[in-house]
Parts: sequence; C-alpha cells; structure tokens
Amino acid sequence: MCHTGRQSASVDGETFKATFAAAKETVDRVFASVLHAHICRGSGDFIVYLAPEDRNFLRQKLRSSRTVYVLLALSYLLIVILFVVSLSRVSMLSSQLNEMRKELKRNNSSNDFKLFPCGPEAREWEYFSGKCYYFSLHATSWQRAKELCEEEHSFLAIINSHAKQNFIMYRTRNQRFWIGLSDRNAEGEWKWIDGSDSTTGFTYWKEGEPNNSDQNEDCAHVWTYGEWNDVYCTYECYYICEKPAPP
Ligand SMILES: [Ca+2]
Ligand SMILES: [Ca+2]
Repeated sequence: MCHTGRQSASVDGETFKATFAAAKETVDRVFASVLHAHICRGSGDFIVYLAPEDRNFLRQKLRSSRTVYVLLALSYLLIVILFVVSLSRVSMLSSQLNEMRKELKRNNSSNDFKLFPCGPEAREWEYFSGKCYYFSLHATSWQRAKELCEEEHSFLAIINSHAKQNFIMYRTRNQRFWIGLSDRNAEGEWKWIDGSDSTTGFTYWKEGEPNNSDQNEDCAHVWTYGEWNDVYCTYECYYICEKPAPP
C-alpha cells in the first residue's frame, strides 16, 4: 500500500509541474497579448504605455461609455422635461377643473335663485314683485308676530297696492293673518309699521270696519275673504312677514 502511495505521489508531482508550466505560459501570454504594457517611473507618476491595438480597444470602450453616458444624460433630461411638462399640464387641468366647478356652482346657484328668488336657503319665503313673503304656520298675538318677523330681518306685511292685496288674498284664503297695520299709538290713526299713513293710500277694509269694537281693536288682519278688520291685538292670528328680495 505504501509503494502504491509513492508511485501516486510521483505521478502527482509531474502532473503539478506540467500544470504549473501551462499556467505560467498562459499568464505570460495574457500579459503579453492583452496589454503589451510596461510601467516606468517618470516625473513621479506612473505612466502606462499600451499597445496600439489595446489603445484602439480602450478608445472604442471609452467611446461606447461616453455614448452610454450621453444617452443616459439625454434620457434624464428628457424625463425631467416630461415631468415638468406633465406637472404644468396637470396644474393647468386642475385650474380648468376648478374653474368648471366654480362655473357649475354659479350655474346651480343661478338656477336655485331662478327657482327660489328669495334664496335657496329660504324656500318657505314666497316671491312677489321684488319682495319676499312668509306666511306663518301658527297663530300668535300681533306684537309677538311683529317680533318674529323682525327676528327674520323682516316686518309685518304692508299692503299698499291692489296687486299685493290680490297676491295676499290668494294665499290667505279662509284664514286670518296679521298685517303691519295698527292704531295702537293714536285711536283712529291707522299707520303702517313703517310709519306711513294708511288713510291716504290703498285700503281694503271690510264694510263697517275698522269699528274699534269695545274700544279695544287696534290691530288689523286680513279676514276670511281678504278684507281687512281691526281686532284686539292679543287675538291670535297667523301672520305675514315681508322683506326685500335678495339682489
Ligand atoms: Ca282702534
Ligand atoms: Ca273690528
């Protein structure tokens, strides 16, 4: 077994020498054929001299690298330009969208005001000839009705024309509604709530009214058929508020 081992070691040694020589030759050939270079010291720097074919090879590689870098730079520039253009486009579209939303809102608002001239938020108010009117859904005293209208930035209705009388008559059929007319300050001197004298303008008193029944009737309301009547002010009636229509 030991003899066989020595033979084997001898064969391995020859094989190693042959392999080593082949490797050395390969290394030498690689150095000689690829670079053909030698290094010398000059002015303290290392200078590499390359064989012409290697210089051409390196130049081609450098050109290829430059081309790649140029293409990369151009790509980057193109991406930046596209990004800026896209950003600008998005910004423009966003601006246009906002304008369209505002226009739509204006149109909707305009349509709302066409449908509800007294304002879309005040649909219980009815429009007539530049004014808005509210017909109450509950009855109360004249003084309380006056206060409730004022809380809504309005006043008890002033009927100063036949057209307004017709409008109110139509809306108050078969019910009694307070209007802004009283002689509370001076008996028999009927004045509208804005201080104007009613005797010189339009009137629509029921025949025989105002009669100041029991010397205690100082507030006016429209009666069942729309005609006016004076009654005591703590009587409970529905009421009509009036205010100018929004511009
Ligand atoms: Ca009276
Ligand atoms: Ca009366």
